[in-house]
Amino acid sequence: VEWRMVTEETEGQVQMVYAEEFADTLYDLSDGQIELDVYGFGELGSEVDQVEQLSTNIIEFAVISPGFTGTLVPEGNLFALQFLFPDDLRQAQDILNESEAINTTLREKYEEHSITPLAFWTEGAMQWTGSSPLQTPEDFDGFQMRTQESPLILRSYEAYDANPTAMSWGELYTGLQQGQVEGQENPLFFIEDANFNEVQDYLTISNHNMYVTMTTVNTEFYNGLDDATRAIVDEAVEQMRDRAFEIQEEQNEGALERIEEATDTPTEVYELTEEEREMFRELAAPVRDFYRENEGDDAAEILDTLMEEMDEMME
Ligand code: 6CS
Repeated sequence: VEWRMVTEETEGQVQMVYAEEFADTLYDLSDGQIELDVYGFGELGSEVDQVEQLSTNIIEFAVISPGFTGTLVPEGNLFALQFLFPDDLRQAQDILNESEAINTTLREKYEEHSITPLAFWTEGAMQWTGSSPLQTPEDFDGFQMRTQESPLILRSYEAYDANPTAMSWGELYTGLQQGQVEGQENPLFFIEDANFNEVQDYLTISNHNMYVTMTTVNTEFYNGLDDATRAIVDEAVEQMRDRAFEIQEEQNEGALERIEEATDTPTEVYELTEEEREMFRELAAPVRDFYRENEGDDAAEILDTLMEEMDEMME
């Protein structure tokens, strides 16, 4: 059989490396019976178009970031909450792997829209870039921040009095260059690979959130597979869990140095102190209540259960 998978990134970036290895794993596990063709970002439309294609089974598999399903599955806005997960990425990934709130309750919310998330995984800690320094909440006052589509990501920046705008990343380089937006958030590998540092003078190591994405499959397609084939898909997802973490580690590792070495387009790097992070953390905390109250019937249960699970896992 021949199936298709689309990602939100381009050749060589984390999601593409993941998807290509996932395709190889499926091929090997099925003794060559399953061929998965991988499509990169831009080949089939915008990130939001891809969500639509997956949920209508135009395409069988996709890497989808919850930042693009904010209006479709409001509970998925969970991952917009800053300073929620532990700073230690390995610990945070273990929570993504094991949490029932995420892998059962939240998964079911996605399945109502024919999207089955088989794995939730991080692409690294997110950092801020700006055309002006971003060190204190005051620096965000009126700041034109680019975010993904999720209303709660926008709201999280409004909590700092910023003026956020949602935009596809396909338009972001030009948007930053022309001053349509002044800053953005992403993991270091992506900032470097998409060359955002060329058009941004300041980079803040903020670690305010981790980037979360999902390996997804169309629900009806997945449920319609025979047991043996579905078991192969599940096994490939399991085998890729640790690889996903390694791929992001490899790519994020050297990125800061490469940004600092690009002296023809200098970017000043500043690392927030714990005290500075605390000021942001305090302003971000009330957004959790907004999530509980406004992001769907099961939002409160998902967040409360997740917080209990995190407490237990970190004991
Ligand atoms: O900022 C974005 O929208 C993009 N960032 C990453 C790390 N992957 C794809 C996504 O669309």
